[in-house]
Amino acid sequence: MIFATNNAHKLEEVRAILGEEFSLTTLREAGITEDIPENEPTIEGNALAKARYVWAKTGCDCFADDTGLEVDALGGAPGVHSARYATDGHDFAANRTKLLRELEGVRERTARFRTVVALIIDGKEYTFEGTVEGTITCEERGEGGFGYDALFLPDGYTQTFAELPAEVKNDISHRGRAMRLLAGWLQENR
Ligand code: ITT
Repeated sequence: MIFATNNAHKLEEVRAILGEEFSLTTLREAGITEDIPENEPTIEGNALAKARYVWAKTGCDCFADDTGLEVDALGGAPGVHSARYATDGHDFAANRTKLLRELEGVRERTARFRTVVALIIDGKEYTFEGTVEGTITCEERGEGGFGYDALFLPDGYTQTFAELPAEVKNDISHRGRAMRLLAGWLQENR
């Protein structure tokens, strides 16, 4: 199956989560080198848009992941705009700096990561969702992970996603949960 992502960190995580039983084809291997438009107003809409784009171009079974960080004190922002929060591009460091600035002096720092995985198989569409609750730290902590990981402290842990080993992140994360639902569905239905 084609995994419709241009994010190498996601690809690495998803390969580790799904294991060797699943063989994933990348967008590049499928001959898709352009950026896939992500202009929908919801995470689910963008996940479906990415999968539909690949399905329309290749006719191959595929899935896509769209993820957002929802911060309660910011009314759910950056949410669906998580990739382009600070700039037009995917500048992870600038996004983290902007988030810390927006939360300066804010005590209520609860947040969650939300992932929706959209699967298109034999032309039929399915979605799977995973979330993880936590809080936003007051400074960056840790070198691992990517994106907002250095600012996200999952509930029940004293280390951020960037400090925790990758296996622990994958075990409890938004993406881990959504991908295991996808894997379970495939095991039952294929
Ligand atoms: P694709 O659309 O090509 O899959 P993307 O980086 O644009 O890659 P998303 O739109 O789903 O992916 O993700 C939005 C942003 O949210 C992403 O650029 C990261 O900054 C952040 N993000 C996603 N998953 C994350 C994770 O597990 N940990 C930390 N930040 C994450």
